[in-house]
Amino acid sequence: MRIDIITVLPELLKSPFEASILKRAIEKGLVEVHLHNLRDFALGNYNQVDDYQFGGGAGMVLMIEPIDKCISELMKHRDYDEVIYMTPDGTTLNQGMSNHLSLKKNIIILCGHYKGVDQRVRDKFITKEISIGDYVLSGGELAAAVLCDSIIRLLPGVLNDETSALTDTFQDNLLAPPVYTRPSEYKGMKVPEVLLSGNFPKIEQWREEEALKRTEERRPDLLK
Ligand code: 6GU
Repeated sequence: MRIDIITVLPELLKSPFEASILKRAIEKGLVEVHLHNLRDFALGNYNQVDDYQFGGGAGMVLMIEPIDKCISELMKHRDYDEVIYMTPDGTTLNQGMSNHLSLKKNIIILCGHYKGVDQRVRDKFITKEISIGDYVLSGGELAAAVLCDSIIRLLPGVLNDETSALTDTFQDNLLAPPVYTRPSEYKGMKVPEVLLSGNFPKIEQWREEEALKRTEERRPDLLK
């Protein structure tokens, strides 16, 4: 998979890909992530990428021309399955969307900033608009990092047995059950007996029950 991210703040998106699972996925060649500084496609001597909005009002808007130049350049070299715009008024991200996107070959992610982008960018280029929740971030960069993490960890070969995505919360519309590690007793607090029993069918049954209980208590909406 190849992910091209267009942003006015590439610095903000470097470190998420330089540690742990995402770093290893890139090193293994399972994913390529390319950051593109919108300013490299800017206009005039001032390297302008944003401007005041027509009709008046506070806040700058990312201009269509630098974005058009950047996307058109990328599209010269390969076909893209999706051009995603990160925006708080997009569809809220969920596990199903990440599963779906993890099957794509090439995607572009455009990070919004300030008051957003010229509507004509959205009309002409964008195939999906994604939000990561009902709160406002200063820009789409951190949201893009969240989206990339949720996609890349699903790519075959990225996770090993210990970190398998199959038992994740949300993977079957259930929250994950509680987990414990050594010691089996700490300051009087005991690990549930069944987990120490070695009876694996029973352990599996306990985990299913706990997952269901936790989901009923915390996220009954997932069970509907
Ligand atoms: Cl994708 N962008 C911004 N700026 N804020 C957000 C968001 C995205 N998702 C939730 N809040």
